[in-house]
Amino acid sequence: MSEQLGTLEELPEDYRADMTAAGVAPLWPMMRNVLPHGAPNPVTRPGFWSYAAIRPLLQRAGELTPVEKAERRVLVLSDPGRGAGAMQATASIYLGLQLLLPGETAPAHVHTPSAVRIVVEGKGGYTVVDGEKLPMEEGDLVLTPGGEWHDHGHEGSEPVVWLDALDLPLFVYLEGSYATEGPLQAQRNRPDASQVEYLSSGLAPTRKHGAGTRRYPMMRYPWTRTEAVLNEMAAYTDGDVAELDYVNPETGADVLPTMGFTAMRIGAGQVDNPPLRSSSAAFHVVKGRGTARINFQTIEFGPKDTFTAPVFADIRIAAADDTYLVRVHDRPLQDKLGYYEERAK
Ligand code: GTQ
Repeated sequence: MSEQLGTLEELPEDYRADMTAAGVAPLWPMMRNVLPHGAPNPVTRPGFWSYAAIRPLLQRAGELTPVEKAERRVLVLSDPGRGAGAMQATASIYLGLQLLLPGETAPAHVHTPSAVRIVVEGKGGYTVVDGEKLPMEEGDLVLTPGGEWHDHGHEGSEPVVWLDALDLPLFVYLEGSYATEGPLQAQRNRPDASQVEYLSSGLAPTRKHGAGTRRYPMMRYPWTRTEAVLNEMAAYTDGDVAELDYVNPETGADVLPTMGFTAMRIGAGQVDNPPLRSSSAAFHVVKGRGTARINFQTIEFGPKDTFTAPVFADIRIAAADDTYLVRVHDRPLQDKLGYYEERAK
């Protein structure tokens, strides 16, 4: 197995010039860049974003830029491997912290990428997706799937902040990313599906013969229920990390085509030491504190912080307090492409 399959420099200069003129390039000098041996060679580096450091910057954005001017008032979490200004946190995952002030509305739009919100702080925020008003409480996970109209509003008295996770980098890469703007949506006068049809796991509204189900039947996953299940699981498992996948209640499939979400509870003193996964991931701390080691980087994390792990990262998370995380990952995409993989450490 050769690491070096010949260099460009060893080819005659006239041949190189003729190739360039003809619009071609030799594969072999570049072969190991695009097909490295055994495992990918990620550009992404582990990232850590302290909420305490970003919060004042968000507040300042609120003073500097009215939401009408920003459309979305967001500070993007830039992958250290790609450097300042990078519009992505891993190869496939975009993360941003969005601020909405009391009384503000962020205009309605629809776009090709899918988004998820994980609420970081504040009461009274909501997102309207396809006419359904979704209240946003701390830790709630709210979907805005690609192709669904959405606008955000705020009826409370304190700033509301949430973490946006989008599959935007994929759509940019595919040259398929765009948005369309429209007027604020009329809201249906009823609570969202998580409070009515899908109030209880294992129960779904009766399927009417011949009528299909909606592709995204439930768009809000209230944190209080997620935490209650994690706590019950922890009470009946012996020192294991409790994990729950967010799924479509009609199909059991991942909630979105490309991004997956897993709620985790690592008890005080416990360690999560998963196998190497081919997926990249972001970990958002809903509650708790501890130490994460991602490859050779050590991260001291607390509530509301976020950190990332590149593909095949060596991840070890030790919880000092009972710790609740939401892991955002691209396993659903990799499953569909048929290459998701786990390797023992
Ligand atoms: O709230 O619709 O962070 O369209 C980036 C793009 C949030 C949103 C982002 C968006 C949104």
